[in-house]
Amino acid sequence: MRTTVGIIGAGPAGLLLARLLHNAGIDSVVLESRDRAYVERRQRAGILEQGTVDVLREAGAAERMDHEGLRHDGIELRFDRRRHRVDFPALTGGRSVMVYAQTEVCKDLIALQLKSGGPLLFETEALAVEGADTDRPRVRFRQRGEGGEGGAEGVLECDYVVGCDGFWGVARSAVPDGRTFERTYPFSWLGILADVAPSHDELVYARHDRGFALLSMRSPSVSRLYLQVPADTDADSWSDEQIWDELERRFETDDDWTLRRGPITQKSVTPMRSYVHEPMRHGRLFLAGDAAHIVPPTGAKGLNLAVGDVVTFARALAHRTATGSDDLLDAYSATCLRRVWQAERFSYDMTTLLHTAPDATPFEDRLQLARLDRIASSRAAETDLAEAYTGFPIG
Ligand code: FAS
Ligand code: PHB
Repeated sequence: MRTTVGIIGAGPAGLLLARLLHNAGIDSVVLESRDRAYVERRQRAGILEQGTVDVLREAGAAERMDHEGLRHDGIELRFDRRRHRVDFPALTGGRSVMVYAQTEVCKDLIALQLKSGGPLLFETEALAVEGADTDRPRVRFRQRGEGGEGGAEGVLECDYVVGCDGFWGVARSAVPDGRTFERTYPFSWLGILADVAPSHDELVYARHDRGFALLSMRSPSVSRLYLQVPADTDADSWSDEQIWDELERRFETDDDWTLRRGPITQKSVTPMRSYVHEPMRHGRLFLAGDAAHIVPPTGAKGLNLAVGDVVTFARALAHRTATGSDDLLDAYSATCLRRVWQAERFSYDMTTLLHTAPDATPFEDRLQLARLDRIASSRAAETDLAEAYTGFPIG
């Protein structure tokens, strides 16, 4: 096969890139190793920054988001039984966020791609990227045959390859002499989906001596909640009742706020990691999204960073197509990494602010509470959080 841009991975990065290139009149082919059902039900992010919302609208992929998404103008920080609301529009000159799950963003982009975009090949695994340092890079792939056994192998010849294949993909290994920066955390998140109306109309981030807790949502009738648990936790080792009891303790306040309980429909444990691979480009191979960087989800940045990367690439290639200049393509890695490191910083700060490390000393506990008290009493500190949470400018 032959195309202009070979895209590996149909997560939010790969799917949005295919859409942006289609709108710019640039051909692409998307290779995805899993089947459509798996990609559309894989529970991940839930928060879209203002910038991501704007990009989806411009790309013509926002119809259902604008109907079903929940616009949120703030979050609540909870600590020491205190409650503090952070008012995004008041602190950022009008910006807010949208609660619209990654599963829904992927469903919308897949439907658009299959209706009017280029080829989107599911159950097609990229095996290797070759010739990235030539002007004819290739992706060697294998299509899953009947019954899931090894199928036909093939080669996709391209002008450019974009690795949107996530942290466990193959693209990053085709970037020689990369530098990696990593931090792992001695805790994970136990995440649940529950068929009960959210107990609050905005997200609640709770710091508690027993550990972090997050109240989020997927719709007016489906709640999404997270608990900080030890890193090696098995999700099934927690009974539903234990989960609700622990959530109730960690969200405790001095007023009569109550947590609604309901049937838990899904449980999973997500490890926490900060990771950056530099550079994000090697010749005609570009890395985007989780293929190049991972943030702990405390700052709700993962999906939004992936969007920033592919917008930067699409703009750079459109610029090259229009002017013949490689300037923006040559600046791709530096442009993305500047934004990536700001998101890494914010996600690290939110994680160390709100989680209780197993070896934390009473002194460190007090420091956390002092940092939270500072945010609750200083407009400058609050504004810094609101600006970061609603999103860093793209490109
Ligand atoms: P993705 O990982 O989403 O997509 C990569 C795609 O490439 C996948 O579909 C994969 O099947 C495919 N692929 C991999 N190897 C391939 C190969 N060799 N050939 C073909 N295809 C291949 N962020 C938040 O903000 N909030 C959250 O709560 C949150 N929860 C998360 C939970 C988990 C378990 C994980 C892993 C991430 C979570 N994130 C969360 C971050 C998440 O949203 C990611 O940042 C986002 O999925 C990144 O999108 P992509 O870069 O497109 O990568
Ligand atoms: C989610 O809704 O899944 C979610 C929201 C905010 C976060 C992380 C996850 O910081």
